[in-house]
Amino acid sequence: MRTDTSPTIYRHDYVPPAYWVETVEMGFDLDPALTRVATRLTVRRNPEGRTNTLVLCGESVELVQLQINGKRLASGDYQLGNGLLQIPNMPDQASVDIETAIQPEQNTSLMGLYVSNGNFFTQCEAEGFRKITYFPDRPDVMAKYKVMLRADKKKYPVLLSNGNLIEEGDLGDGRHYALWEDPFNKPSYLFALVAGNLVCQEEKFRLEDGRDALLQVWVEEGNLDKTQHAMDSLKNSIRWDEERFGLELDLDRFMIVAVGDFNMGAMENKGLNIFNTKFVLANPRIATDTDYANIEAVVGHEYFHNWTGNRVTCRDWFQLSLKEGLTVFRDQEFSADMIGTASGRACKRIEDVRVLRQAQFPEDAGPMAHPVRPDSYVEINNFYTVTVYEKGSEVVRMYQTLLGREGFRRGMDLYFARHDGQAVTCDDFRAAMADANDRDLTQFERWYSQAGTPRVKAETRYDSEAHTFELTLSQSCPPTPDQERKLPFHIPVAVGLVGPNGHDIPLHLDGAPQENIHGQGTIVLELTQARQTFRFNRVTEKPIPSLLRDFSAPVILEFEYSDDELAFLMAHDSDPFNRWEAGQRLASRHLLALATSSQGSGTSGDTADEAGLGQAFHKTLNDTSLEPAFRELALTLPSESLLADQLEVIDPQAIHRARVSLRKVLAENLREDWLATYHANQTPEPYSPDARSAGRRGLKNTALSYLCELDDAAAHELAQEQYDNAGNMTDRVAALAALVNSSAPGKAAALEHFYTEFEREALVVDKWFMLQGMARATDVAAVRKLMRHPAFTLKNPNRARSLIFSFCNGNPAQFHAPDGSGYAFWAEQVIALNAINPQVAARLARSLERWRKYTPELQAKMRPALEQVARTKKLSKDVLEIVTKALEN
Ligand code: B3K
Ligand code: ZN
Repeated sequence: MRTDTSPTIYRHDYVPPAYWVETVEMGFDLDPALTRVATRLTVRRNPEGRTNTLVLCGESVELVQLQINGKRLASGDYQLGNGLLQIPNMPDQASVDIETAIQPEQNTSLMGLYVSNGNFFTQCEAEGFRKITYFPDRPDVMAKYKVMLRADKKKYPVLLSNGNLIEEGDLGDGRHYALWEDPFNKPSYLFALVAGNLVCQEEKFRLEDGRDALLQVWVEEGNLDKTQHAMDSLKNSIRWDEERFGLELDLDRFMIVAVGDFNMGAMENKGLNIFNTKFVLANPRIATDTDYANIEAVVGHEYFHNWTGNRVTCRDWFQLSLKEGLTVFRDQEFSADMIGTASGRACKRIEDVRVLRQAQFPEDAGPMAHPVRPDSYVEINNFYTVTVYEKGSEVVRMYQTLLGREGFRRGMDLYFARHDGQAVTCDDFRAAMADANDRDLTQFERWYSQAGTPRVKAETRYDSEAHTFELTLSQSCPPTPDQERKLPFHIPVAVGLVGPNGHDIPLHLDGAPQENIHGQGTIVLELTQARQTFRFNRVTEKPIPSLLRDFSAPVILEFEYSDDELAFLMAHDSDPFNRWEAGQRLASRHLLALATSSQGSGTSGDTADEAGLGQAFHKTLNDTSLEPAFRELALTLPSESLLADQLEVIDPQAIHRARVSLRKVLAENLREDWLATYHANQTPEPYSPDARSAGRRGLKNTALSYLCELDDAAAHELAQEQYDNAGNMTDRVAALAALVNSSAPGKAAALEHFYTEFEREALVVDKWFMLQGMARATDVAAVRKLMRHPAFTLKNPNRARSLIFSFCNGNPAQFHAPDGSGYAFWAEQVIALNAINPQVAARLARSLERWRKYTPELQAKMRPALEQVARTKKLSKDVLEIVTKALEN
């Protein structure tokens, strides 16, 4: 182990900085080959600090010069090494001048200052600022920044940084400058600059307090026809935060910039959000309904960070969920409110829970399991996880479930009243929620400190004479790395009791204060012990319990429903989430039985039990009182990865066969219904991404994909016709996917047509690769062949993800080929990416982390692949942390 170069960082080792930084003035002479950065810091000793040594971080930067209070330091006056510049014997106050030289063009990590398609961009979160200059690069050091950018005027006509533009002008010599000042204190991770040949769509927007803000969306030339949706999403976000949380935009100018080379989705730099093009550019020709929805969500997310993250930031990176969990919660609520209808909100909730279960539950059960507030890390970039983000959001949602919307708002108000301008902890947030509502949330802390997905087991007892219904809930949580035993969580469990007529029974909880909940159809029980019994009175008929309504807590609920009860809930539950859930449980039950009975046999197992499921599906499919979007979700079978997570031992082939065979049965038995649904949900009017139209398209395309399971001429024709006549990308790509996964004669021609039609649209070429990476017939050899396509490159993260990640994560039956060829391929790509971009490599490395869950035969082929990666020379700490943990746990 290379513990010398990659030490583990522990939360408990936090010490306040010895020096605060009050102001930062920076001058950039931008040049792709060699950029010079002059930085002047004014620093002041922290009375709570423990030393008089100023500690600055630096990585891949050349130190050209260093001065304290105008006096140049000799090399003996400071220590340089291990990524740190340490200056001992500092005065209490000083001005520190640092000159560094960096090579943006050589920077393929896409952290710090880098070049993408000839333009300059930065990414500083979490620890990228240290790749620009030496600095106390930690989020609790907040300062005011003034930034001077100088560059060639022709090549880089646009020069942007955080805050307000103070001055701009010519420098003679073909160069020009721009001076920016950010009026707010901020941590270094929120620093940003952009320089290049860009154009913008801009609008003035009236804020609630009467001020006008200038909103801009910056893109490369030729993309101005794709910015309107991002602009609309930004305006909607600003309005929503004013209305829902009373939070206003605090700047006169707010900029979004799109860049094609980006490690993640987007970044909330103060006043200058930088986005992956994927989450900005859209028009009906190139973007799907899902793209539109994602753009709205990500624009919202980054905008909401302006308060939850920027105005109040994190004391240290262990508190990451303080901003991320909260901001994901806010963007989820924003998207739900934008849809507006109850059914639409439920669909959004279902989609969010699906992500949680598909990605976070497995993380919580694997070697990388960590609490929402982790206790240690080797590389912080590895902890931008679904646990910190999505489970973090569920934790925030539980406050709202426990305190009510108004109580939650009171907590938010107190949080900002107390902490505006500060760098704080998850405990501070919890304290604000508790204090504003006079509630004891001590036990709730365990959601932050304990990893693992809790299991809640429910048992019921109905007394038909006493008319009582008892619900006993018990909780447990499996061990996770470094956490053998867990203490009980504080779990809000929303329940209803559904009577034989399908209606909710008015609830009379024994011992509950009557005025609170008397007669309601749903109440929130608080499970705080390992085991607790709740009794309902005046229950005159035996009900079916509807538990964990709206998914009130991120837990796995165990209750022995019969197939009939599930079908009943699927048809009647007043809680749309649980209606969907009942159908998913029913389908999972069948699929898991199929998968285990066929394991290893190569056949698709017994399908005798499918009648009940078929009937339930038939009913949902034809129930036009349900929104199309809801029907689509209800008719989509649990994914292969979701099913895998429910099995003791994963056999990806068996799961794949089971799911495909059930889809074929449902396609066959409901053929006429699918066809009718297909025709009934056309959207001939001009394209609009609104939730209703998107729902219709979604349902129609689901029908098409079922019909294509039949793989007959009629289905091929239908898909081909849709492909040929599609008026938008949603319909086009859905038809192409249906063709590619069939044996339609026209599929090769359609693939080629699609490429030729869209080869100049990088985001659409990504779709082309992705669709093939996930296609049933795509094996390792086919992926290798696609990698030789001239449009493929590992250097662009979107492109790498579109093919490699979609194959390794989205095509389990082929990736887990019994001969292990998928694993050898995976190792090769992780190693290749490691040399280019450690963050992207580490993400890919995670595809094999749960190797111990697979059949012994597959494990025997996975281990050597993991070991091969672990042995690689010059392995980044990003990848090293992942493979080490995978091999150890
Ligand atoms: N805060 C950034 C994520 C930065 C990731 C650094 N590896 C985006 C977001 O969550 O909004
Ligand atoms: Zn975020």
